Amino acid sequence: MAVADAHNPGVPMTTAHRTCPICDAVCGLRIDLDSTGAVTSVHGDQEDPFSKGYICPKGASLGRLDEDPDRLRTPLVRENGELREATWDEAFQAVERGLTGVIEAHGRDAVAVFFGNPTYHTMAGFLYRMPLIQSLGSSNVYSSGTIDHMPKHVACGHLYGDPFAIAVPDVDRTDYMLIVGANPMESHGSLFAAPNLPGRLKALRRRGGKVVVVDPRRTRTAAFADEHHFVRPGTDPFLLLGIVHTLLAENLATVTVEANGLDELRELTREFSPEAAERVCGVPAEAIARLARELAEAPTAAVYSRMGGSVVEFGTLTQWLVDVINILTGNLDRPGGTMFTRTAALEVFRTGQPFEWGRWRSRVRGLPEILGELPTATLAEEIETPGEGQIRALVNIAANQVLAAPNGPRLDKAFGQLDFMVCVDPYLNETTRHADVILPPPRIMQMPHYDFLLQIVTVRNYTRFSPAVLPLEPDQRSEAEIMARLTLIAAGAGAGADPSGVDEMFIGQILQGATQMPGSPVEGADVAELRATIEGDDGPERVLDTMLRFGPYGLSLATLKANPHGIDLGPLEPRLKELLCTPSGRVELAPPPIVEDLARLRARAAAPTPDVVLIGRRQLRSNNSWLHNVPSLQGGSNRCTMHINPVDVARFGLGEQAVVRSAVSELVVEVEPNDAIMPGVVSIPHGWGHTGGRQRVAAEHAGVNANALTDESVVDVPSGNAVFNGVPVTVSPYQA
Ligand SMILES: Nc1nc2c(c(=O)[nH]1)N[C@H]1C(S)=C(S)[C@@H](COP(=O)(O)OP(=O)(O)OC[C@H]3O[C@@H](n4cnc5c(=O)[nH]c(N)nc54)[C@H](O)[C@@H]3O)O[C@H]1N2
Ligand SMILES: Nc1nc2c(c(=O)[nH]1)N[C@H]1C(S)=C(S)[C@@H](COP(=O)(O)OP(=O)(O)OC[C@H]3O[C@@H](n4cnc5c(=O)[nH]c(N)nc54)[C@H](O)[C@@H]3O)O[C@H]1N2
Ligand code: SF4
Ligand SMILES: [Mo]
Repeated sequence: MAVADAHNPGVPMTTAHRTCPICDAVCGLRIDLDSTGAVTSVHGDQEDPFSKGYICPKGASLGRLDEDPDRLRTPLVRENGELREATWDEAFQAVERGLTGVIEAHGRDAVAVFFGNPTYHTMAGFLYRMPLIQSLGSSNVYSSGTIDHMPKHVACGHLYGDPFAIAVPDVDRTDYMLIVGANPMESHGSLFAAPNLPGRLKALRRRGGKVVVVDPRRTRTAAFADEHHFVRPGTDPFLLLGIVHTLLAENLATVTVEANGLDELRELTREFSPEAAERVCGVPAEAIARLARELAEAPTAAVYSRMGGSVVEFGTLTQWLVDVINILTGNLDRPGGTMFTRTAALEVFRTGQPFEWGRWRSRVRGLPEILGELPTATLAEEIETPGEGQIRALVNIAANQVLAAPNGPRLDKAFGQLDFMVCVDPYLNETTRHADVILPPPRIMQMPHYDFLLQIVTVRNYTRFSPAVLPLEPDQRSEAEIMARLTLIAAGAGAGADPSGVDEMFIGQILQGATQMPGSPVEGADVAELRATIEGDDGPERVLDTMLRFGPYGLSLATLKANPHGIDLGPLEPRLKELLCTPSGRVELAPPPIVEDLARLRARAAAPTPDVVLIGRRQLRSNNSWLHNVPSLQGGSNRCTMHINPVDVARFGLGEQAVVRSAVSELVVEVEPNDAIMPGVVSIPHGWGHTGGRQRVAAEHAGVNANALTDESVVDVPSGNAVFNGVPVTVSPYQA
């Protein structure tokens, strides 16, 4: 976009179209900018074939987020204990000194790398993840995956062989949706990418379909649904086993995919009747049995679960059972059930090889690697515990673990002990304040956008590329260049090496693979000749062009640029056969690593139920920890309070504030009596507790850190995932 010379602040001069980068809903936006490059208004893009003009308050505030005066403009480097502004050359040289110093003295495992949630939304986060991991050569790789969705990968890895074979509810065609522990009316969906999920769910009901929600809170989604059941946090596997039990005991199952393990499943679930489930989870047995019958009888149905069934003690069991029910009711891989998206870009993340895990283990607790990562719940102990392989340096990309990880305050202290920490982050916050170097990416309007990862889970096949709206200033660096330079420094090539080499290597690998793949349209072709046909203004564009050309639709960057509102590639189509890569070549309904975990579940059923448990709460005007500095997103219901049932307020004699204690720590939090939450459960949203850093608006509405209460010693065993929902706590009145 060319910005006119005349300065007319506030007067719209140009319009840009781009995908909102904030949440998983991938809404298309129409953005007006004035001659200074400031955003004057943001609307939903009516011409986007997928989002059709939908926008939420966060998208509408994108301009304010983009121009937040607290965003870092220049790199910061620590000198004499203080962070000071520095040039890019100084900053990269400091990174080179810091990383090579640690590697030379302690080896490569002494440097850990962490990829936070926004790396799933940025191009650079996807494109440079593998190159950076490979060039670091450390076994200490972490991401927000293990404080979020790792149980889904593990369940799908064991069921289908492909941990990325994540089926999404075919919401636009289904007749019945059972939502277990997700709140798409406020979160807008997750591992389920669809703009305007509120509208899509309403349409489902309008066409005569049914929505059932299982949640310890009567959320907006629950209130809208046909039916809502309160469930004791962490006990969903009992409910889901009760459904499987009924389907099998009443011969309601119709398995339409080739699968092993049905008899074993029947045997295993015999003891988990709806009556047994009711005692643990609190949902009436007859409702559980009825849900099973309704799921079996509905013309099409989809069971879906997210955070309420993922960041829990039995996340993998829950996610496995969700897919098992979809399979038993004949709904996996058929229209109206749950289906696999076909992305426009080449699916470089799929190996086609059976799921592997446990190739190495965390040093202190011995938890297995999964997808090349170790659990975030082990990070603090790996930094604190001396010995061979101790983590002494951290490359932290887009993550705020002090607020987002279990027992954040322990990480806060651990980060302070590191010999070296470099952060790629636009903010000086609770986590990045520990950095020796902060490398800020440019403004949102200066970043190109392509959803490499979210396009794996869209409810229609769809693609859209958004070039940067505004050019970089001479004193800025693209996030791609920052990541490429980190990759080169980690590889030992130095702070001054040419960053384009990293992209060329990536392109070369894709072309090499395509020319060597039997049956590929370019089998046997000359790589250099193919390379000459690749187009794009910079490295990331050229990589995207390569991935589109060799993707299943044979698109190109030029086609995407010519269609700035996005391209609809049609409804989802069955594709399980092509993804399935278990050693048997069949779906494994009862995979041993998951079935083993039923013993832990049985023990849980026998253990005493905690009097009160803590769960989280996502808020419409928030997104994890990093939108609290935008004034237009503050206020309203977006407040860091504890929701607690009035019955419990009376039982504990609470006033305006309460003390909440867990095995880890305690917090004083504002009490908000709310009858939408079941007795015995309290909810505190995460991402608050803004006490460090330089975010002036957030600091005025600091709130408290819910993850001061969550316990890093407890994980979902098969996945190593953290547990944020169902944390045992006690609640008592606060006396000042
Ligand atoms: N507005 C907004 N949108 C967001 C985000 C945000 O912070 N704000 N974050 C984004 C991210 S990173 C993600 S991963 C997604 C998450 O998307 P969702 O999973 O849809 O969001 P949550 O609000 O965490 O929903 C989890 C639901 O599970 C319930 N729950 C808690 N414990 C249990 C349990 O044991 N069993 C059952 N059945 N239910 C339980 C909670 O009450 C809550 O309603 O949202 C994304 N979108
Ligand atoms: N108690 C509790 N804890 C939770 C959850 C819960 O439900 N309950 N949810 C969990 C979930 S689902 C998730 S995904 C995690 C999130 O965990 P994190 O990813 O660690 O947390 P975020 O708050 O998303 O932090 C994102 C960081 O990226 C920075 N950032 C923003 N945009 C960009 C960008 O374009 N580039 C770069 N380089 N950086 C950027 C922000 O400034 C911020 O520092 O939190 C988890 N923590
Ligand atoms: S729903 Fe998500 S993607 Fe859509 S405008 Fe809101 S924040 Fe952006
Ligand atoms: Mo997440």
